[in-house]
Amino acid sequence: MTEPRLVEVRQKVLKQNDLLARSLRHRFRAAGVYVVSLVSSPGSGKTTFLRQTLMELKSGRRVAAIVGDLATDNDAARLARAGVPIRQITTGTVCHLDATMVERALDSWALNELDYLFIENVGNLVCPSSYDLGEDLRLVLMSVTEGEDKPLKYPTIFNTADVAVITKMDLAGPAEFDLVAARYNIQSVRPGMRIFEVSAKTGSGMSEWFQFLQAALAIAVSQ
Ligand SMILES: Nc1nc2c(ncn2[C@@H]2O[C@H](COP(=O)(O)OP(=O)(O)OP(=O)(O)O)[C@@H](O)[C@H]2O)c(=O)[nH]1
Ligand SMILES: [Mg+2]
Repeated sequence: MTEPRLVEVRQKVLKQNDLLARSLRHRFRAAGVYVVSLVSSPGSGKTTFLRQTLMELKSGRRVAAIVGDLATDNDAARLARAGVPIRQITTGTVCHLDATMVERALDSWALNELDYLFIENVGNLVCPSSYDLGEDLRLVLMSVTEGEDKPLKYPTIFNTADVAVITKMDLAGPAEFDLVAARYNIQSVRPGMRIFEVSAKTGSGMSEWFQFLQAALAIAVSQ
């Protein structure tokens, strides 16, 4: 008897989140800021990838980031070394960010003074998939050490993302990573999905990603 009730409560929470995410999306659009979120399992390389992205963009663009974790502000401290505004959300026991947390983190931030805002989600391949954050672009990262089958095992997160990033390509050889199989698995879950293959350590593949970001902003502001 309790199961239908649980489902009902969950649907209500998700509906409320969707409504707030929609209003955040309007707010971001009105401010002219392009918002990118990053999801992946723990340790896939979100913070490292994001730090390199912030370092690249900061000379010509106004950038900032929000980073979510269950505990610690380690990632915020790492990202702050890029010399751009960073805010940490500590979720406690919650395994994802939601639109309310993002709205709270935006408090008193002048969004119209930003070109890009990045949101690093809590490391988890399941929970974040149900929660729209009002972002323009959602990246799902998977590293070469996790195995090529992750898109098949966690299809929902790949389905709710716009772009896939295969990270730690410098380790592809030692990890015996099968890139063809990984691409095939991503495409079988999400046909046509754009895939970047990068190493934030060596910088390989990063310039394609930076070009994509610049083009995405240009398209967004022209609409
Ligand atoms: N070799 C190699 N290591 C990397 C690369 N990117 C990240 N790492 C390493 O992978 C580990 C995890 O990277 P993070 O950037 O902290 O990963 P994360 O996804 O932000 O982790 P959580 O926030 O805890 O989920 C660190 O030891 C990084 O130095 C890469 O391109 N190549
Ligand atoms: Mg991180």
